[in-house]
Amino acid sequence: MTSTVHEDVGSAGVTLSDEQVAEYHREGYLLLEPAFLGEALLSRLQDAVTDILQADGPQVVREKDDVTIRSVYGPHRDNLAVAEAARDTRLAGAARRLLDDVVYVHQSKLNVKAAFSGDRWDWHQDFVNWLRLDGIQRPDLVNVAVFLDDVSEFNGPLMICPRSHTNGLMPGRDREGMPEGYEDAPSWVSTLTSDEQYQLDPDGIRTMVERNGLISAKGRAGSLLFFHGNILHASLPNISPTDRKVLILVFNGMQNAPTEVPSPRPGFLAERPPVAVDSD
Ligand code: 6CS
Ligand code: FE
Repeated sequence: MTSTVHEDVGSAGVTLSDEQVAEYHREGYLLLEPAFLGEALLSRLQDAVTDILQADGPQVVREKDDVTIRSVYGPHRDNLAVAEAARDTRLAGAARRLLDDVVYVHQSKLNVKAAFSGDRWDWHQDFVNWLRLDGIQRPDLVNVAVFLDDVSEFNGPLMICPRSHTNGLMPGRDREGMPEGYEDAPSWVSTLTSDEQYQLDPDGIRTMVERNGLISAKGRAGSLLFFHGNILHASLPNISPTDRKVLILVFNGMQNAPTEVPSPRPGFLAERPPVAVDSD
């Protein structure tokens, strides 16, 4: 991969304010207008989508119809625009401030939630998979999600339960076997489909939502959503005529690096060993 580094003057000195950092830690998420990311970086990432979707390998997870692409994992590893964005001060620099640690990319993915056919994401907390499957001990990872399409109430926005990140892992139970439609898929697909492997107890979800409410993370393309590894979230199927493509970079602190696990997941799902991102 040749590296022609794009000097994006727009990024110089762009960082989160103290109030934004405080809001993230209080609420468990932070949603920023497109101006923070800037037009240039957004269009570079939008232009990268065609290449990312042409990936043909185990990192591509399709919907139950076995046709529609649901997610492509690991674009930070083989797509130049995503690799550069992963080092950008507006993403990695922001993650470093939020985690108060040198950061690395634990996982990246393009979640397509395609028009008419993009399926749901059940209620879940991301951290449960990163603890049990990747041996990461603390939930302080931050999802940095770039909206590549306009996200409205019609095309399956993320629903987030504010302040649900501070009570640890919610009670639930594992689904028996592989999800329907993925019976012959590799075992690591089990936590990547519309039917969560770790199904949260409905009572726990109801209590949390009754107490804290829900927000819908809507915004124009270029919006930036930061959300905590323990935040309770979900999204509905997309029956609208517009895609809801979101590029998510999951940053973790080097002091929270993965510990040894019996069967490590593929590198496109969980980077090991971590390689620190040198961001200012
Ligand atoms: O297993 C994982 O790593 C993925 N699964 C879910 C439901 N969210 C976090 C992560 O992308
Ligand atoms: Fe999630």
